[in-house]
Amino acid sequence: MSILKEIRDAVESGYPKTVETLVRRALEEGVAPKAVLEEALVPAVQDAGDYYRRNESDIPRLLAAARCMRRGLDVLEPHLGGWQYQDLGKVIIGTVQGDLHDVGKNLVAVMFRCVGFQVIDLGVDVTAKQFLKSAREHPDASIICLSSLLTTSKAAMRQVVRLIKESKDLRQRVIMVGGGSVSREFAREIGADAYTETAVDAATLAKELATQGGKPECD
Ligand code: B12
Repeated sequence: MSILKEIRDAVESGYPKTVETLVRRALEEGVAPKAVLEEALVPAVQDAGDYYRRNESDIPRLLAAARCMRRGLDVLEPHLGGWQYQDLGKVIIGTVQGDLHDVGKNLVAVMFRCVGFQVIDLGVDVTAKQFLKSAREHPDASIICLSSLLTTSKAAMRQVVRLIKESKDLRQRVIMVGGGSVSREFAREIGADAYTETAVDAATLAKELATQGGKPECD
């Protein structure tokens, strides 16, 4: 079995220590960091998400796969400078106030890192004030991502979007929203600039925006 396949299997099975060991071994054997990322870690975590979506897996397994991905990335990150690792700029991400769910938000953050963004992760239960403060502290963060899983936290998401749009100095930032409680229709209604259903789509769209410029419309 190739080492990439071994890494992929270890992530899907949820063994962080094995992932760490295998990623180190792959690098020692001269496997390109980009291949470890794109042909093992990313597809493995995508598979884990798909299994979960199809009810073939459960939350602990999904969390374990996400932890494995993080562990693998920690080993890989110092080596990524060796290839054309893109620097696509900064994004701010957080789960809105009242909501403690972070699995999806963490996956989005990982995917953003994978495509070349630096991620400022504010964590969970993030107030509007904290989002605005962070946006001002990071004037180069072109995208602000809000996650919400609870119907009851949708009001908090609406408030963050409204406050950003009302702030002259912040309204140019792209606001991307997502999470189980959010639909495209809701995203449009509250004035968000972008919505995607999955973490992979979020990173793909953000990369397009960063490389092609312009501001999307949440259609
Ligand atoms: C795991 C879980 C928990 C865990 C959270 C652990 C953690 N660290 O996150 C625990 C046990 C703590 C929990 C607590 C609660 N939970 Co809960 N939880 C879930 C569960 C089972 C899975 C959520 C999850 O992780 N999904 C997997 C991830 C990968 O999916 P995701 O988050 O949707 O993210 C994907 C996309 O949405 C998208 N995405 C996510 N964020 C973003 C952001 C952007 C910008 C973009 C573009 C995309 C994006 O990308 C991700 C991957 O592709 C769901 C049910 C379900 N099937 O969704 C209920 C669920 C979300 N919980 C629910 C409830 C009610 C609660 C509690 C209130 C229960 C209680 N009575 O205490 C508390 C609330 C605590 C709080 N204040 O937040 C309800 C919400 C109902 C509603 N509509 O409001 C759900 C839907 C269960 C249900 N059917 O009733 N929960």
